[in-house]
Amino acid sequence: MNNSTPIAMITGAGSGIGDAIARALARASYNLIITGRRGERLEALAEALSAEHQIQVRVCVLDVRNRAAVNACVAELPDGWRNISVLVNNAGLAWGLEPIDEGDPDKWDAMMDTNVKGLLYVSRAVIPLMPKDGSAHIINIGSIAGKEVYANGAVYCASKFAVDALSKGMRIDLAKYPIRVGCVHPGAVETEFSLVRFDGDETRASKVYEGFENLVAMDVAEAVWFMLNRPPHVNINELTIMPTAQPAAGIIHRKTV
Ligand code: NDP
Ligand code: 8X3
Repeated sequence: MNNSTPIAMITGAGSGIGDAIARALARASYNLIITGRRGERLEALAEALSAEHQIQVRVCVLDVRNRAAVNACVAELPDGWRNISVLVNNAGLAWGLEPIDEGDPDKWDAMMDTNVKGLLYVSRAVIPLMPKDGSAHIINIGSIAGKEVYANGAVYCASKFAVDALSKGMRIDLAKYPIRVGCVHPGAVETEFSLVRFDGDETRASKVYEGFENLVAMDVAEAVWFMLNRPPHVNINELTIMPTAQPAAGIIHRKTV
């Protein structure tokens, strides 16, 4: 492998925003480490991107909640894969949409463990491998839910407020190297997000995106690309990206037919 080719690691690359970021970075000839739980998705993406862009793609099948699995994935990276210049912490989910007094603690655990602790485990394992010459960059995928709270979303919102806080703290702690840290906060993006939130209920999930023009995953990937491609003295701390029809979290102007 060509040691001068930059390497990017993207968590949750098997669908949605992570998949779009992987495609955007593949187009720019990054070699990729893509992770997630669904190995078949990742293998298919790896095959497609390596054929299309003549890049190297390495798949790590893991659950970011499993700290030992995260550490093993990173520890087992062969020489030539250990110089990770870009880390995109994208893996995450919302599960359920209930008032706090009716919420399911198992769903709370899944959101907190994935969105907050998973991001921490991956970052802790990868940061020691990142170059300390000014070329390294971490992008965390937050959410408008990490900026504003909406009804029935308290725990998901809390997890994304934590991602916002962690991004700010990481930026302070890693400035000494320097490693740049940015956070993207999207509003409604049509991906598998709502399908996961509503336990695979396709009818309920598709209603989320009815009557307005939602964001698509590539809108977010392009923002990430913009952040990564500023000159070394410029760090975009955060970008909040909303559908025009969503002026705030939980408020969507839908066209009635
Ligand atoms: P998707 O459900 O399409 O993608 C989520 C990805 O995260 C999947 O590839 C999934 O892979 C991975 N993932 C989830 N849990 C785990 C886990 N425990 N371990 C490893 N990987 C995991 O949704 P999006 O693309 O929309 O979501 C990506 C990120 O964007 C999330 O952090 C989400 O909170 C955030 N976001 C989404 C918005 C939206 O409206 N869609 C808006 C704002 C932020 P697998 O299941 O194979 O493990
Ligand atoms: C996803 C955005 O507003 O659906 O993080 O919670 S929202």
